[in-house]
Amino acid sequence: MKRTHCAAIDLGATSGRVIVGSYSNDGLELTEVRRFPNAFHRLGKNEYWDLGGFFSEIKKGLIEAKKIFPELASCGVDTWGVDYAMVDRSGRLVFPVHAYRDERTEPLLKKLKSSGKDKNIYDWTGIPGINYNTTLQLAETIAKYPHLKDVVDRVLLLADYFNYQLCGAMANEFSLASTGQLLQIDGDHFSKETLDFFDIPKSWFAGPTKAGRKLGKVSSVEGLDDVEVVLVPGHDTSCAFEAIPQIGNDILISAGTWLLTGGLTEKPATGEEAFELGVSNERAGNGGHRPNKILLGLWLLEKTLPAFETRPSSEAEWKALIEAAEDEAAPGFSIDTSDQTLFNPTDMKAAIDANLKRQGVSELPQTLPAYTRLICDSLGRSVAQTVEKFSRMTSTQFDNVAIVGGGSKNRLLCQRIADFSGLPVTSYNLEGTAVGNIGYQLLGLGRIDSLDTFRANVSKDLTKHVYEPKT
Ligand code: LFR
Repeated sequence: MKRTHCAAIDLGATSGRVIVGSYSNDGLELTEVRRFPNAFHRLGKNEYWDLGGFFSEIKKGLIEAKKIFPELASCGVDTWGVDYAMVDRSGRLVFPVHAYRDERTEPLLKKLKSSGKDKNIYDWTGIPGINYNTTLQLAETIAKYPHLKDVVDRVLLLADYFNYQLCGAMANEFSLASTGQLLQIDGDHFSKETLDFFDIPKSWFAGPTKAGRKLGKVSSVEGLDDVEVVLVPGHDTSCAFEAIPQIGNDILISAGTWLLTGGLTEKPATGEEAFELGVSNERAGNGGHRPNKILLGLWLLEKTLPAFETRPSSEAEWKALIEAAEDEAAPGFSIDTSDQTLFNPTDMKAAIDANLKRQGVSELPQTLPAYTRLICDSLGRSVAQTVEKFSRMTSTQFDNVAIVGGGSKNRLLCQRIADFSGLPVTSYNLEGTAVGNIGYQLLGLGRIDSLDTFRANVSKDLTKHVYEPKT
């Protein structure tokens, strides 16, 4: 059976990977050809990404992929959402690229919330006021450096920017544009009201373009000029959600640095309840609706590790930490995971301690397993509350929680979501983000006729683990 080889370039906030998917009617086989660590860096008072560093890793990964799979047909890029590159007419970067945990937008967000204007913007875009929104980041930058309007020609979110670097074509992909609070809640347009409100020139964007089409051949990496660059959902979470098999009335979770809980639906979630819950009405790569609630995820644990001067370096070491946490007693208290001070603290353990003290907790955890237990329990409880509110809001009786992403391998987290929600949690051994990315490449290449066929073909080989609620 002839196989089609597609390279998924998947950039996350803490690591990046190039994974080749080899697809035939028999199913999909994945080969990770390169993995590299990622981090943003502080310069002065701000946080920045190193774009040159990323691109050099992407190139190395593609060269490796081509070496192993000489018939490599295509590649596609997905990244975290909201961050962007500002380029001039010649495509040159004209402003350093901030990382979304930068705090420079906070005064503007406070102003928006106290004026009540965030509700208007929610009505237009379906996206709540979060300090990392592309809109807020751009508004802060334009207000500070108005001359940028004279030099910036286009704004490309990061996956869009790397597509441009790879093949020379500029497109603003749908899922990424929506995540940044740039699109109308419904329909296929940028939100004129929102861009006007933030004084962002409309000419900085084009489209939005739906995923699943060829952009051009790779022109910037020697020896790869026969490889197509396909526009996939540029937003990693969209790739992940779109790869998840559904068995019934499932609510979907992509668990990693963030915990994203929601679904793929026909309509956005609107109204007072959606606004109160802070549902982010993001869009899928094909323009469909993907309402979800964004919660701080395993970032809490990642950033607590340095306080214990340790870092699990293999799956076995992570497993040992989770087992030690399972042996800890369930704490009778929880971190308030919506606390803004946990967004990017210099010392996460101290920020968690302060969060607990503010709630009147006097006996703080002492060991890393105890913090791990506290974090998994707190996340489990927050997800369960979200599931309940989603259920009420959409009048849907969910019967299963389907979870993918790095966090789906965390037994304790899955079990606590099941315990607090009272629903079974099904975790799949599915590299959701890479698989969604590859599915859209196959669509763009004309190799499959629908994502449904692809999902069905892929899911027959998946193994799953079901966590039944215990308490
Ligand atoms: C996950 C993610 C989330 C988004 C956050 C910031 O990688 O893309 O969906 O809320 O990062 O963009």
